[in-house]
Amino acid sequence: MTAFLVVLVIILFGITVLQLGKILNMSKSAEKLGEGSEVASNKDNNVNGWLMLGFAIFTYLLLIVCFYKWWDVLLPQAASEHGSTIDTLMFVSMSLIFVVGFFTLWLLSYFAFKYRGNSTNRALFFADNDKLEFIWTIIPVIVLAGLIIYGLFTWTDIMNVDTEDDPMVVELYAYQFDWRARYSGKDNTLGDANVRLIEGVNQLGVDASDPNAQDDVVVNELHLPVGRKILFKIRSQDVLHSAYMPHFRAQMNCVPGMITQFAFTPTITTEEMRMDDEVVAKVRKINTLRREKSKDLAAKGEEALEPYEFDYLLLCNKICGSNHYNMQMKIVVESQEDYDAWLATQPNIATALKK
Ligand SMILES: [Cu+2]
Repeated sequence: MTAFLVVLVIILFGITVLQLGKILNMSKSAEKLGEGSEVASNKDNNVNGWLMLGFAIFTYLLLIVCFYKWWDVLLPQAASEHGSTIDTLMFVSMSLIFVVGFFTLWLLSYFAFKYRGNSTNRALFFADNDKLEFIWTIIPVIVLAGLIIYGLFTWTDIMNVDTEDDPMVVELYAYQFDWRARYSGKDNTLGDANVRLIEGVNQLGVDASDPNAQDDVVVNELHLPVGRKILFKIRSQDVLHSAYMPHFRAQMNCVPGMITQFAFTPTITTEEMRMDDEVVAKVRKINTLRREKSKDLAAKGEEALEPYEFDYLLLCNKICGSNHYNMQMKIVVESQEDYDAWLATQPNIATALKK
């Protein structure tokens, strides 16, 4: 790969030098323009005109292929209360970009083709047109302002945490290359933590002398009760990470030295999501691919792949190092009873640190 890149750079550098030489030559013989081979002939103009048209058609075909082949890799329905507002915002923005892009591509290419150079035609000298400029300035201004205001309202709506909702406080702790979650216990208050206190089993540097810390529970699998608002307090041990929970349409940077936050209410349990038609189709597709891959592996005498089962995930969405791709934690959304039962089996910090 490296050798290929080196060769590519050398070739590109060679082309650059050649092109520079050409430009230099052209500037020298400027007075001879009109008779030299540097002036585009009708044939050159035709070729370039058709190429412009061809480019537009190629792009449209590519678009159709992409939509047809990969439409089903999009995320399934949002599993959080605010999720649908993000989806609507995304849909409105993308549709607008799509429509504008679709028509401007055609206009650009078609006009470049229609008015391609022709030695018998003279270009019309057209200085300016105030009315036209006003129209193509004011329309984007109104549309963009509308989009931005709409986006801002959606953003504040999602980011303003109403404490009257009594959210459950959970810490997400990122480090190279894994996650830990810390429940705040009965008092719903996380104990203080400091990177200097990290030692042995105290992976998160929790201050064991803080009364609030005693009932905190540190886990490596995140369980959430459905329908309860969760307020995530997010920390990072080392570098910038990003807590990304795509199914809940949630993402927030994890910044060393500060606590960031994001709140959402999960609305669909893991079990319910596994029965969602779209998710069922996705899982089936993934397992078909895995079965085919397993055949190849078996032929090589290697172990076959396990069938995939849908789970919510917390992923890292910042390229934070060599194992970034594998930095994930399973999220289980379940009923309040199941959640309570699970939490009861987890040791709190006071017990865990005594060991
Ligand atoms: Cu990371």
